[in-house]
Amino acid sequence: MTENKDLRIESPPKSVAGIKAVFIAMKNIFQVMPKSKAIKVLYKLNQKEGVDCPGCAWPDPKNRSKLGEYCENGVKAIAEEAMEQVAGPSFFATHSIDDLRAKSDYWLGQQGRLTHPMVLRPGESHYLPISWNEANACIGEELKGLSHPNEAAFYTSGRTSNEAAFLYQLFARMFGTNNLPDCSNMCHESSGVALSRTLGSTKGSVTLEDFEKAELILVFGQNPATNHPRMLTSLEKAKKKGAKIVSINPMKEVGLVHFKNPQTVQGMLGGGVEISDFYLQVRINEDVALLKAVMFKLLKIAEKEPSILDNRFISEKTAGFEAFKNMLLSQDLSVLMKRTGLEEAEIDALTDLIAKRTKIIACWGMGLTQHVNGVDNIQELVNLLLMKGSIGKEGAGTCPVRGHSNVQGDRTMGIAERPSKELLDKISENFGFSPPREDGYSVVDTIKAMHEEKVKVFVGMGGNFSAAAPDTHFTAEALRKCNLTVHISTKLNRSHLTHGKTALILPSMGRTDKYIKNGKSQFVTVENSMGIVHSTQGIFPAPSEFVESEPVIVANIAKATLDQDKVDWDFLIEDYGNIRDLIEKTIDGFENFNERIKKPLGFELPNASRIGEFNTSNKKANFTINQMMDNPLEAEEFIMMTTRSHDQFNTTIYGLDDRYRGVFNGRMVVFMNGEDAARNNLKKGDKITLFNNYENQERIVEGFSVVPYDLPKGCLATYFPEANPLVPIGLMAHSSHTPSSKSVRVKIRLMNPNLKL
Ligand SMILES: Nc1nc2c(c(=O)[nH]1)N[C@H]1C(S)=C(S)[C@@H](COP(=O)(O)OP(=O)(O)OC[C@H]3O[C@@H](n4cnc5c(=O)[nH]c(N)nc54)[C@H](O)[C@@H]3O)O[C@H]1N2
Ligand SMILES: Nc1nc2c(c(=O)[nH]1)N[C@H]1C(S)=C(S)[C@@H](COP(=O)(O)OP(=O)(O)OC[C@H]3O[C@@H](n4cnc5c(=O)[nH]c(N)nc54)[C@H](O)[C@@H]3O)O[C@H]1N2
Ligand SMILES: [Mo]
Repeated sequence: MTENKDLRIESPPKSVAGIKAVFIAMKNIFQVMPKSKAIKVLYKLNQKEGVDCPGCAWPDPKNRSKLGEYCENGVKAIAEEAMEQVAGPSFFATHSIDDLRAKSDYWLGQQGRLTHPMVLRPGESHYLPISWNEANACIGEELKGLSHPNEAAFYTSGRTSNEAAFLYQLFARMFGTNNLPDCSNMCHESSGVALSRTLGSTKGSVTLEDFEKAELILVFGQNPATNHPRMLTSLEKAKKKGAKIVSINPMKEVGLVHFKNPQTVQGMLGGGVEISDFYLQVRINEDVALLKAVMFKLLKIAEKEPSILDNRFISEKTAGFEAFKNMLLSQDLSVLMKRTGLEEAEIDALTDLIAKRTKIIACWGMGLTQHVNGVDNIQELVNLLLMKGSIGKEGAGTCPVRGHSNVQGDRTMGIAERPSKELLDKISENFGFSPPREDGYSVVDTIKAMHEEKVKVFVGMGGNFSAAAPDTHFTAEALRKCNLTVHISTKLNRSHLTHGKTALILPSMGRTDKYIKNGKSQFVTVENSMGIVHSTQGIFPAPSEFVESEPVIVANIAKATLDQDKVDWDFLIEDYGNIRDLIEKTIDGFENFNERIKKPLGFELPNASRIGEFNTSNKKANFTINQMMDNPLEAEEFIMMTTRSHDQFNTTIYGLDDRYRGVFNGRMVVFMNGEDAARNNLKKGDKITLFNNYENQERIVEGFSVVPYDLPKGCLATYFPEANPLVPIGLMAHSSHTPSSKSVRVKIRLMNPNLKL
């Protein structure tokens, strides 16, 4: 798929961002659109009442930077979406499906915006244009022909607006299913499960302002320089106000070490700041052991100095402390410490920082959620915050750093395969039908159900299901068994080429596209990672007159599918304010939605854990006891994470470099501890094969070039989605069912040099 023809491996740089990031961002966007167009969109990007960046979900500050409120990767996201290049009917006439399958993900993305609805009929070699009416009728007929609504699954990726998401879940439930898998299932689901069990809310508790009041910020399993670059600005500000920052991450990520802020003149031209005071390179998936070791030590210190714990908070606001404490103190500290791979002095340094501070923010990303014990990771982190009373007060709390720009909003709107009773009751009351009550399928369940031919129609609202999901070949087989696969997309991707017997591509508008109805420019709304809802409005004409806005696409599919008419779909898409009125009636926290959304900064959703209230069944914050995984690596086995390069947004590949890790012109690489490489007689650039055997099923990917890197021994890192064929479908987090894509056991062997890739 992506060969390493001119791969270059260098030492990673000493610092990230700075003027170079600005230069690269501009080069990227000027290549794909006229300068005037680029400047117009950048001027509006993340500004009040402007275009919300379609990249990550990091919130915008109240005061926006005059130098631009965006980052290098936000500019790349805009360039990718608003590029001039189009992939219309003539493109599809030139390229057969087989042709396209042989291309890399990078190449597919470069072909431009989709412009027409396209269909691939059984046995055909090419996608052909189809009218919207015919496409909708085809979906309606196929759905109506199913023997049960649960034979369909409706996937969502987190770029979808609140308005579109609300209509989509309403349609799926009126049709009769809760099969609403979404990208969260592969992402922060473990956070949602852990937080709702322990604190009674699925969302994080901090606001951006808390960063300026924090005394200590822990950054677990995140690479913000690439994935949430503006978070570094918040960390820099916190640091200037005296906060200490500790990064806990197996890989030495340069961006967590040194940062030159491109949003300030000093940052662009000056020396920048050291971000992390400490950097603990814990072994992959030993965060539970590390947290247990730190908390063990805190309990021991507290025996002499009780005030290092917030005993009042513990007794008034929490439950389960004694059991938690007794269990923890019964563990063998030396075993815990050994598992982390860290020196005791490092663990002591972290313990000391925590002991002396009370305002602690815990941030985390995919490094904690995508493990078999992903839920336990977060529950242990909550235990730590509870011991310190670091929740429900200024400068302290939980900060799951969300991925897609509206992934949190989509869930708020009811995109959930396990919906709450309250949501279903409200839907029933407001819309006069009985929504299905049984749980639907998550992403992994959907793949398995397609395999067993229990799901026969797959609809994707955005995203790239076949490439993002684990176990690529298994997932592809599953999709191929479907009668119909439908993708509502902005750009061509692998999922259009890994299709059911009939396949439809429905071209959708993105964030930057202007949608005008009845002469009125419509805006939509999104919710960021900290629960602020605000508007976003496109500014460019869509790439063709056949490209539709997401709510319109959903409404038209609903009209073609549903017989009973409990909802006036045409009225809803006349003016998106009408959809917001329904959201207000159905979802808590949206009172006066259409009025409050006019505020330039948007509004904050209610958040109980932010104010120290816990909506758990016992109304307390709950300590939990979490077991550790106990299956040591076999001889010659490694534990591998799959991660993002600096030049990608999930499955969208912006380029072939990962400059903060010193990798250029190639993505088929495996990062490996230098001593491990030497012990295996491997040197920089050698090509190896990665393989594993999980539940008697062998999985192999050939052709990874070795990159010796600052990683703990026994740990490997590869890129997602190239390494996804190695992630077994059955390997997922308990309770959240998130694929364990950050801890995959693999073995390595030298690749057969005669093998042509
Ligand atoms: N430019 C850009 N922005 C993005 C995205 C993108 O692809 N590109 N994706 C978006 C999405 S959907 C998401 S979810 C986020 C993802 O943002 P991140 O959560 O930063 O995702 P990853 O790149 O997968 O990196 C996770 C980090 O976890 C570390 N890690 C791996 N295993 C472990 C472990 O066992 N313990 C600890 N402590 N750390 C570990 C890795 O070394 C890596 O630094 O970013 C969002 N923003
Ligand atoms: N091995 C491994 N696998 C992983 C991960 C990992 O770290 N390792 N990370 C997981 C995570 S955190 C996530 S969130 C998932 C991501 O999974 P997805 O959300 O399914 O994947 P994306 O790559 O974000 O989807 C990109 C596609 O979305 C479409 N698109 C973009 N913008 C819009 C829009 O505005 N509207 C519409 N309708 N379509 C649009 C484009 O066609 C584009 O090709 O992948 C997961 N998979
Ligand atoms: Mo994500």
